Amino acid sequence: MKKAVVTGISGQDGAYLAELLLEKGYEVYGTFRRTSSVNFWRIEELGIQDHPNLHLVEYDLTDLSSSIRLLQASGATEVYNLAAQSFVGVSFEQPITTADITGVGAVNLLEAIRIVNPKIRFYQASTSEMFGKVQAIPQIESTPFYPRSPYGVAKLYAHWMTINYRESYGMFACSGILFNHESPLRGREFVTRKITDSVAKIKLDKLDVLELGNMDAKRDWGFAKEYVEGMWRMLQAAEPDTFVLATNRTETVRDFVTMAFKAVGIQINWSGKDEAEQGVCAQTGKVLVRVNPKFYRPAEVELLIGNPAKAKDVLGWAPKTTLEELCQMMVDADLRRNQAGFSF
Ligand code: NDP
Ligand code: GDR
Repeated sequence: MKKAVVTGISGQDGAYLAELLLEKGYEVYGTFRRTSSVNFWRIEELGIQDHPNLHLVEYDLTDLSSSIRLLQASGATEVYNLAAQSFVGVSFEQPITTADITGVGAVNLLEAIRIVNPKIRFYQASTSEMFGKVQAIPQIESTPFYPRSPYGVAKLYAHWMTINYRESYGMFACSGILFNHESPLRGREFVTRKITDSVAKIKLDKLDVLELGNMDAKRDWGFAKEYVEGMWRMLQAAEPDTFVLATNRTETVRDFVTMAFKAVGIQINWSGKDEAEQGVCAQTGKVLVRVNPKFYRPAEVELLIGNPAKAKDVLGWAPKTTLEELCQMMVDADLRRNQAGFSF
């Protein structure tokens, strides 16, 4: 039986990847942090929390000895490093913690692999945030990087260290440059899920107004469940490499808001500019969306769009779910949760 470590199983991608690997017959060692209230709602929603081949392991990415013990105890031959301080907004408030976890943390795992078993295959969760102030459209593997946040800079360090371990020690170390990917399991601090959860609450009269920051930002949004399949394919490839996973379509945050309201039968008309911009319900004339500058970031990534042609050629990977389908899926899940009286 193949054994894999998934760091960050309590997160969106960790939950979907664990589900995929269990379906493929793997024994999965999923790591979580010892915090005051550990929350496994995602693996519970997927119904895998009691799977006999799933082992939940306490672990902190910032601790080298913890990484060494994890690899020794599991005997894993594949390691997927999904753990990170992954919220861009918070990285401006906590740049050093973000560097420790999101940057140096990845090197703890790479070092642990070098010490315990250099044949272990390693996946690093790199990000389109590394392109930041974009130098080419669309972005591909060879597009120059220009990160615009402490998170992006930390991820860029981990990305280059992954390549460095590949080239220096011949390790099978892959870097997946993934563009934004969303799902009903997305954290509510991220914009798509904040929008779909708020739209569900507004539809159910549990919220008056949705407040957002920069609605001009454009993102390439795909479906997370499909992206974890791409991670797995990278570690099954003949050679370790770097791959972009994306949809090659970009939309503004505002477009996503319009789409989410449409999914519950509400048409939004936009008026005003910048901080005075408002989204108004065409049916009732009520203001349902407004700008709150507290959600602005000190520096913004304005436009992301990725071309996943290399992943298609080498891995046979391509996105399938459209943004409209993804948005509907997320809104439906949030309507269900809010009707049932809970929402994570
Ligand atoms: P989440 O924020 O949902 O999950 C992050 C996970 O990392 C959580 O399980 C969290 O645990 C864990 N974690 C945080 N700090 C530590 C630590 N010090 N030690 C161990 N575990 C820790 O992220 P996603 O699932 O969305 O993303 C997965 C990875 O992919 C991340 O590295 C992210 O940066 C990257 N990425 C994500 C993209 C996306 O669009 N989703 C796009 C590109 C890259 P806890 O629950 O305890 O906080
Ligand atoms: P991002 O995702 O920063 O791209 O990072 P997020 O959903 O947080 O922001 C996307 C864009 O929306 C704008 N925005 C808001 N964002 C949030 N969170 N809340 C708001 O109220 C709001 N209003 C406008 C943001 O300014 C931004 O432009 C995600 C994370 O998953 C990273 O870990 C990952 O690496 C990248 O995607 C790819």
